[in-house]
Amino acid sequence: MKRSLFILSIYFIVIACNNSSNNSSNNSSNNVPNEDINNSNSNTISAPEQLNYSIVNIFPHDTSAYTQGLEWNDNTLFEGTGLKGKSVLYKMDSKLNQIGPKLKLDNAYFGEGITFYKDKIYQLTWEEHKVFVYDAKTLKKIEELNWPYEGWGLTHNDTALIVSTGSSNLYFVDPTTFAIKKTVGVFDQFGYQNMINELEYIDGKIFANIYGQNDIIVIDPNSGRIINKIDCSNLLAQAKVAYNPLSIDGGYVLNGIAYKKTSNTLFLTGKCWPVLVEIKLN
Ligand SMILES: [Ca+2]
Repeated sequence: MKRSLFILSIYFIVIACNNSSNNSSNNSSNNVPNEDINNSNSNTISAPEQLNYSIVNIFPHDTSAYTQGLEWNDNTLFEGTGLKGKSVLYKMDSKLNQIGPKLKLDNAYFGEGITFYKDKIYQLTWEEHKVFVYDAKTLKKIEELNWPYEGWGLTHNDTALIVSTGSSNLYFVDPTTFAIKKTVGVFDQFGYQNMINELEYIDGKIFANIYGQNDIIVIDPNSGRIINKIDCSNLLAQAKVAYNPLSIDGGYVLNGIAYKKTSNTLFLTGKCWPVLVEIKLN
């Protein structure tokens, strides 16, 4: 009993510290309270289970692509990239050959996460508080929406778009207005998980990159609990890449998850990585 109380106390202290550091960050636009950890009335939040994978294919990836968003729709892969003056949006076919020209964003915008929803592509911007909506076939801009926080990752379920902002929150928003319908705080046994980045909704779960980390996390979208982790720290070596992109630029981190339904495989890459790796979860 005493041991249980001790573990419970440590757990809430960790949560408190994590919240405190979230709210004291310089990123004032993200200073919104996290939701309470749901169903946390026990001390038995289990550690995420590790998932293993096998590499299915290795494709070349444009090393000028500072990948921020990656998503398949049928046999078309959409990629959105970042950096001011270099942000683009483009399509690839099933063999990952580019289709059509790249759409370049105005130099004032830093492109972020993208998602395909009802024949439209939505693209976040990092600090510009704008969301661009394009016709998915032509990549012609249809409209611009407003978003109050930073924009990092984007995905969707059947009824909502799901946004990450570099905090531990996932925002479920109305696709037509970007009004927030629900906020879920993401956590594991140690507390809230900050720096959630690129997202991918797969069969009722949300896969996510964590900025600067080599683990991909799998989130239960109802509770926010991290239920699985995929250790990708050996991905580049397994893909026979001779160098570590991080040795060129500290920002060249793992970022980019796209699920291809027809093959039940995940396509992973990083910012300016030379490869896009197709994996199958074991
Ligand atoms: Ca994605």
